[in-house]
Amino acid sequence: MKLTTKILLGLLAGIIVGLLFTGSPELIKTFVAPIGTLFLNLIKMIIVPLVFSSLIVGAASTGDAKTLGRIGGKTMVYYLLTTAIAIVIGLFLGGVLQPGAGLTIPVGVEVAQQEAPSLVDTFLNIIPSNPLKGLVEGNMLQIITFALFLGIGLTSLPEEKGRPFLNFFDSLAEIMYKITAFIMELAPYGVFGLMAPVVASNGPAVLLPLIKVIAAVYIGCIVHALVVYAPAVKLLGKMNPITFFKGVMPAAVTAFTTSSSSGTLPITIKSVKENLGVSDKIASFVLPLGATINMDGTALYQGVCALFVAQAYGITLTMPQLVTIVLTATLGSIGTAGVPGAGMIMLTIVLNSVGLPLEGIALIAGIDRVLDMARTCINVVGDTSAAVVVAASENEIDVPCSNIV
Ligand code: DAS
Repeated sequence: MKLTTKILLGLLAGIIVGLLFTGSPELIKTFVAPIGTLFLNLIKMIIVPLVFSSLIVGAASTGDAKTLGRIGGKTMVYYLLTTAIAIVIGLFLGGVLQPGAGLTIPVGVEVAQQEAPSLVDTFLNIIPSNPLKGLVEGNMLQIITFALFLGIGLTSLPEEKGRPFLNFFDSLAEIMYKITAFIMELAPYGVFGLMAPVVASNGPAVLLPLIKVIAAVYIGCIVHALVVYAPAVKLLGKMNPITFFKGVMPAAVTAFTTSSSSGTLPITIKSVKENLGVSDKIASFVLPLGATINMDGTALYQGVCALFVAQAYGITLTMPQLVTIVLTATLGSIGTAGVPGAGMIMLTIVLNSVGLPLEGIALIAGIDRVLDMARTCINVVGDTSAAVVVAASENEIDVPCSNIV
């Protein structure tokens, strides 16, 4: 049985048990909630090593400062800009559609007491004065920043000196991905253990907002493609957007059905080269990099879900906290693996960064695969739009004249 099916069964079982015990939630809290807490603790256990190692490898894979040059620089600017726009669209839709409004799930005392730093402190706090303290305390923005510095700094070392360091973190990242896969296998039980207490304590009303979350993410992905990628390929890529979307359709559909950017990569490269005329040189640099570090759909999903969780728990986010979410999701997307479910792991980091309750993951975990399909599709379409834009700027694209706008 596919993991998605098992997770949905876990969700269903959690809802049913929750509804059966709506009258006596204490039994659920005593005997079922610990299962969910265990699942969450497993996710928390890998967050820091997963993000730290995958970001070092991700940053190092952009190549050293010299080889970055024009192509790498353009690619990175495009990726970071489109990802930041995606998270803002996600936050905007989360604010407009208010998927979590009306829910008042009680939060733990420790969450309610979290003090939100000022905007200036938020930016200053990004640079860790003591990186080890940031790692130990799980300060995600500081961990992300330190890892990025390490990764890019690593590429300035001579190959023989930097290779052992890179190999170590590459192996650590691989191990973390394996552990992530193992934890995802436990997701059905974790979702059950997290969902049942929520439904038992709050009643069936807690389920309706999930439909709004799915709507917000899908609408956001469509808006992002039309508002960002279409103008980019038209104005910067000198390509008819309809040609672009038709040309990348095989990759978009594969990404949607597999929920894996990495798994779609061979088809992504083939579509961009054969259907859009992008040169091999650009496609083989921009697309693998994008599958590793560019996740616009995931960033948008994190914006929607962060607001959903805040609304569900009745927490009002301040402007500094929203800025923190944009920074964490944008930089954190560099460390999101191109495999199914990776975005949900990274969502815990975004929630963590602004002190939102991780229990909110339970509300989303059951529908995460439905959300993953849309966000992975946009992740891949975003990568292909970058390939077209960068190729056009380098005159490395031979678009048949009928496609020129
Ligand atoms: N499924 C991931 C990908 O392949 C994205 C995610 O989980 O957010 O891009």
